Amino acid sequence: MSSQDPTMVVGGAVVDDLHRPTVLLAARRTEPPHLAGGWELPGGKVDPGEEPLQALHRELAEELGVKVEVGEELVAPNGLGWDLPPSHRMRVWLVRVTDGEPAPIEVHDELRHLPLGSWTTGVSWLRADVPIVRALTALAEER
Ligand code: 9L3
Ligand code: MG
Repeated sequence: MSSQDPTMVVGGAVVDDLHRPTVLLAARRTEPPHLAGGWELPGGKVDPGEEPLQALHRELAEELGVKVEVGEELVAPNGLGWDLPPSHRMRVWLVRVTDGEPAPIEVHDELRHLPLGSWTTGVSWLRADVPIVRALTALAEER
């Protein structure tokens, strides 16, 4: 799938430390109605002609008002991206805030900083984000 594909989504696992993460940011969506109230890793669609990492920086600036440093990608088991049914796919990177304090500026109404140990259970994640947060937890726990 190329970066031009309109169904590519990028997400940020905003953590306190890229190498030994102990805190994860969760964001509660306000839209669309069927996803409102669900918690997610912030991010969004890659624009036509945009590189995935450009999109990641743009989305996190728009949604949270922060600049970030990007760490490793949390690669999906299929090597392509995490499934977002029915037709989207999401690539996820560990990121750390370098400028600003995350705020629910645009499409979220609440943010939570979850300590390791409550990443999977601390909020009601969107269905699509559940396996991603599980994989993040496994990664953090082996560090
Ligand atoms: N989505 C799911 N989990 C996420 C993100 C960032 C996005 N962590 C889904 C919700 C939408 C689609 O991907 O159906 C596009 O996301 P957005 O552009 O509405 O944020
Ligand atoms: Mg979004």
